[in-house]
Amino acid sequence: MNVEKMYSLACEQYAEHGVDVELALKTLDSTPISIHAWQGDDVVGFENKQKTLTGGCQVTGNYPGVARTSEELRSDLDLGMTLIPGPHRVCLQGHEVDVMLPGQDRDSFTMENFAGWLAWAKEHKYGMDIAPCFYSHPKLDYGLSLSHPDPEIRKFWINHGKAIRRIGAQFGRELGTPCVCNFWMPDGFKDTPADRMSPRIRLRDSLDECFAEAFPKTELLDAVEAKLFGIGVESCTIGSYDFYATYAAKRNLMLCLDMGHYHPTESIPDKLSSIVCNGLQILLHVSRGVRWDSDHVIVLNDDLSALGQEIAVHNLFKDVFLCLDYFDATINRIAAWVIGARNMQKSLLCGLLLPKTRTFASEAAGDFTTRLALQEAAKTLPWNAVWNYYCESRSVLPDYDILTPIRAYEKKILAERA
Ligand code: RNT
Ligand code: ZN
Repeated sequence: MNVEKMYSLACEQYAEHGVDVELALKTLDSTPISIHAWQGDDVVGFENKQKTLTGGCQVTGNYPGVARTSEELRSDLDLGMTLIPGPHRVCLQGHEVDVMLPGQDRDSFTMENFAGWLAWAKEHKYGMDIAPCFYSHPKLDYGLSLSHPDPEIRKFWINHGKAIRRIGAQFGRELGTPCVCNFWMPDGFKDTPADRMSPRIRLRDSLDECFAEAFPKTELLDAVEAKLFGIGVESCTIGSYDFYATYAAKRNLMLCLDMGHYHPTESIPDKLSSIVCNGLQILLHVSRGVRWDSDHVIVLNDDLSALGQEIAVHNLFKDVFLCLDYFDATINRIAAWVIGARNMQKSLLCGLLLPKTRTFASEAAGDFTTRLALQEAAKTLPWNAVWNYYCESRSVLPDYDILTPIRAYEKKILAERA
């Protein structure tokens, strides 16, 4: 296959539609996808304490080679990164520590607990993002953390939130790229609550305490993540979409939209313009729900294509931050990162290559017949030739070859972890 030849033919075809392919590739080169470290350790973290995942999320499978230490996780990520073009970021959960100090708990974490991550990120020039971990801990008492009625329990979680924000700001400061810090907690009720108001007021006030310390936006960008429901939290989620949409708007925080957290017929792409036009920025947790918030590896389906299209067509690259959020332990975990991240990039690329001028014009003129014809015609344009060229020119293997180094690593490294 002559990658260059096919690329230049594709460029000719796109030029006929007024699309600048090189510009699209430049945009991809400056659009980081934050790779979610937790796919590599099945979301259990490295505290050497509770190893079961609680809070309504579930990881299925026992594929060999799960990372047991932060060093192993970094080594796995390093391989993954060689197969993902574009700038690299990594997002951590607050329990994916390097070290625990004697007698220490999450409420007193400092950068000392994450020093290995910082040194690694500096060495490889990765950006870092982080999220406090309000689950998989005995203090998630009957399903409540920041909204718990006991002020002592709330205090513990507030201090965890504050600690992780401080660590995040230090990542941002030392790495020279702002750290996105995302707050999600599983608080909610399995069955119909008597009082939906009090826990929401407590959550609001706890969050206010967490966010009280101000950091420059060059260091830390705060986001809050809503959810419709979780397993065991079917009847009421304290941090609902309405709770966080209004909270984020009032406090000028980023709103995190997880693609698995909505009713299956709701469109996340449709939410982007609705939120950005009112001045809020968005963190996307790019995921794939199958029937429920099942956190499947993202595939290049209509949902993902529509997402990339919305970001590209409206040039939302400054207002939308991308972080992957899925976890599948039935397949090779490195392959899961790589396949998902590349799909995210493909969806952005397709969006960037969309000939939009005539489609917009026909819509503005009320000519919906032309709009439909153009939308459908665009689907068969040769974006695949552009993608192959993008990988080759950035020294990243093409789609059909990604498993070769992953299988070699599996044989040599992952097999030893059994
Ligand atoms: C849970 C949220 C949250 C988690 C991570 C692991 O439903 O999506 O972002 O995926 O905390
Ligand atoms: Zn999420």
